[in-house]
Amino acid sequence: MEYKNPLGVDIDLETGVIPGAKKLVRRLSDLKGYFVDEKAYEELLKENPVVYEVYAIEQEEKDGDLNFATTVLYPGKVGREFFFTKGHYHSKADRAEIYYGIKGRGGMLLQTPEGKAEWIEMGPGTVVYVPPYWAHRTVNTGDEPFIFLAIYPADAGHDYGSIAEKGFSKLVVEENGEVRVVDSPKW
Ligand code: M6P
Ligand code: ZN
Repeated sequence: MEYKNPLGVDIDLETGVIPGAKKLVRRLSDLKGYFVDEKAYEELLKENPVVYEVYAIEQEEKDGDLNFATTVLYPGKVGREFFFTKGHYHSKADRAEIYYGIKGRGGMLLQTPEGKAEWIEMGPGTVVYVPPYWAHRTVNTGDEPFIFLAIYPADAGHDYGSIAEKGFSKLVVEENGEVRVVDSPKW
C-alpha cells in the first residue's frame, strides 16, 4: 500500500492566500452573460476588474479524497447586482461541500435543479453546509474582500452549464442601501 503524505498549511487570514496552492483569477470578462444589467456590464468591462481569485489544493479526481480552496471575492457591483462567483452544480451532483467564512461579509445563494433558492448570510466563522444536488454561488455584499474556505470531494467536479445559461432564480442586489434578494427576470 502506498500512502499519500499528510499536509498542513497556514491560510493567510488577511489575504486568503494558501501557500503552494494553484491560483485561479476570474475577471469580469470571464463572467460574460452572468449579470442582468448588460449595459452596466459593458461599461465596467472597460476596466475589466478582477472579480475573484481562488487558491486551490486539489487531488486527483478520486472518490474518497478531498480538495480545499480559499476564494477572495472582491467588493463591487454590476448595476444593482453585487459581485459573485460563477456558481455551479457538481458534475457528480450528489457530492456535498462545506464553506467556512474567514473575512468580510457576504452570503451564499443555493438552488435546486427545480429552481428553489435559499440565501444564507456569511461572515467570519460561518459554516455553510451545501447538501448534495444544490447549486451554489457566493456573493460579496460588503465593501471589503469576502474571503472563505471551501472543502469538497475530489471527484465532485464543476458543472457550470445551466447556471451559465439561466443564472439563479434569485438576484442579490442593493436597493436603497440595503441588501435584497429578489426574483431574477432571466428565470
Ligand atoms: C469555492 C469552491 C471551488 C470553486 C470556487 C469558485 O472555492 O466551491 O470549487 O471553484 O469556490 O466558484 P466557481 O467555481 O463557481 O466560480
Ligand atoms: Zn462546489
